[in-house]
Amino acid sequence: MSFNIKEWIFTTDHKRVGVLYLIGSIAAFGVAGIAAMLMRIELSTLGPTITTNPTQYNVWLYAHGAVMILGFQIPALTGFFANYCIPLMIGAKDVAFPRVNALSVWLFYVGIILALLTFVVPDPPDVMWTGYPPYSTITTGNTALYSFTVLVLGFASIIGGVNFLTTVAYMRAPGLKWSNLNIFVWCTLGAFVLQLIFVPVLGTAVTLISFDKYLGTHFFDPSRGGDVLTYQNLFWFYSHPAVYVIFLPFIGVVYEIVATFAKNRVFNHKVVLWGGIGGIVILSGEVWVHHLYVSGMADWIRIGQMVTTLLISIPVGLLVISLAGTLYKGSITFETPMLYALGVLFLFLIGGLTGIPLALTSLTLHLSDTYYVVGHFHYVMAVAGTFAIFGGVYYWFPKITGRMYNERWGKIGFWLTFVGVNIVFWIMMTVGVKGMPRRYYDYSAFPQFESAHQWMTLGAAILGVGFLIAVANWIIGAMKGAPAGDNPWRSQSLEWTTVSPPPHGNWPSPPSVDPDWTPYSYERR
Ligand code: HEM
Ligand SMILES: [Cu+2]
Repeated sequence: MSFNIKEWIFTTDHKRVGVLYLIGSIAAFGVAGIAAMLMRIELSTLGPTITTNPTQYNVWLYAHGAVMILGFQIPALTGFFANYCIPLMIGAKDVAFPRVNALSVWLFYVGIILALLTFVVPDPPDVMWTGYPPYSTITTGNTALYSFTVLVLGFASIIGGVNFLTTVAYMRAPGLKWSNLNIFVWCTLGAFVLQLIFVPVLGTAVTLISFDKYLGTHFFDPSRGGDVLTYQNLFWFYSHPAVYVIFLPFIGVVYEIVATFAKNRVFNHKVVLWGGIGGIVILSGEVWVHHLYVSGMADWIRIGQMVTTLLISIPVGLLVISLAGTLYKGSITFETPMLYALGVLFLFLIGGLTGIPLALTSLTLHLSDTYYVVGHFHYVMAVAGTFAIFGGVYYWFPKITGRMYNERWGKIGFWLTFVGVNIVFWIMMTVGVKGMPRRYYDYSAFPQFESAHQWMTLGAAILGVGFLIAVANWIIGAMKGAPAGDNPWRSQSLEWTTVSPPPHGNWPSPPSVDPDWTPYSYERR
């Protein structure tokens, strides 16, 4: 692979755009990870440890949460995987609008640079990732930078969404029916539909806090007839669906890995498409109030949203059952990507089950704003999603680079992270149940939790080493791994039918498929 930096920056090839997304999002993951480590070090002793300034902790918390979600997970899933895989999976030469695609990745980099400014401006944003007023409108931190970063990243994602919906609608290989598309393609389309509907609402919310702070409006100022709850509603009206923007593509990645490494058809394929993915898209906009249970509201709203929140476990359950059914009687092998995929199932199961108490209005009163919540959402989304991303990068690594990573180091990295995350986040949930509040940088009021915090800091160090090993494995593998061949996993899916790495245009002549072909046509057993 010859390397010409100008060709990369000005590329319109969906695969290179994808790789640019990957590099940017892994860099963002590094920055947000460093912020997490700083928080963990700060929390390793009761009182102030490495800073005596509470605002400093808030800046780390902001840099961690906002960057992990908006700079790492969403761009890795809907930027990298979608770009790299969708055209190849549907047998297309490229996306429908390659230049719009290039624009979206440029905007993404602008967003990353804006987020990095957090570390150099004199008044960094300290508004967590949620930006709640009234704090965000009175802090001396730079709320405008927060608003602007969110708007730029949101816009990048929206134009990506339009592009991919058009691509899948019009550029499928001859003979490829909608119902035979890869599950990953379906999941990602679902995620983009959600982005298109809900990002504008988030954009509105973050724009209005800056209006309040800098232009003297009073949307969220109760003393002038405004209402802070309006912000919380707008924010979560986007940010709950956002967890499905993360969940759908990551479970899609897991499907591709599990089907390939179990060499099995996808169990209940049609139900997955309509009941699972469709069900999630339809229900996801009706549950946001579970983030505001303790904010004060009429009972009928609270109870109604408790019911919809519990209902959403049905489509999610259908997806999980189908994965279990795909494993059943498969001829399973345990290479690194599969370990990560199975890791996702385990983490997601714990995360999902620990979500039920949070959905129940009675129990959540006790758990709200404690470390239980932080432990729960790291299991279900943060860590499960990250494992899917790492597994997916390993899985498509031979396709992207034409080379093989080191299997032994792959496994070592996986086990270190797997052990580390369980230490950190399991303990987090237990101290949460016992009353440790979240977002504290000094917990002198709770000396009983000090040793638990020290264990968590140790766990974070272990998982950090595991992730570093994975990233090092990719870099070394990309430079001098052994040649991988075109289809090392013997997958049936279309992306593996071209050479590795695929040339510009993907195939010498575009493929066509027969109407009964599916990406999972493994022999029945
Ligand atoms: C992998 C190692 C990680 C560690 C050790 C870690 C640790 C932490 C810690 C200590 C907090 C602060 C808790 C508090 O003071 O309330 C936190 C909050 C948070 N983390 Fe992580 N985290 C990790 C990964 C992730 C990932 C991958 C995501 C991606 C979505 C993520 C998303 C968040 C969010 C959204 C918050 C809440 C921020 C806020 O309160 O505004 N974390 N994490
Ligand atoms: Cu939610």
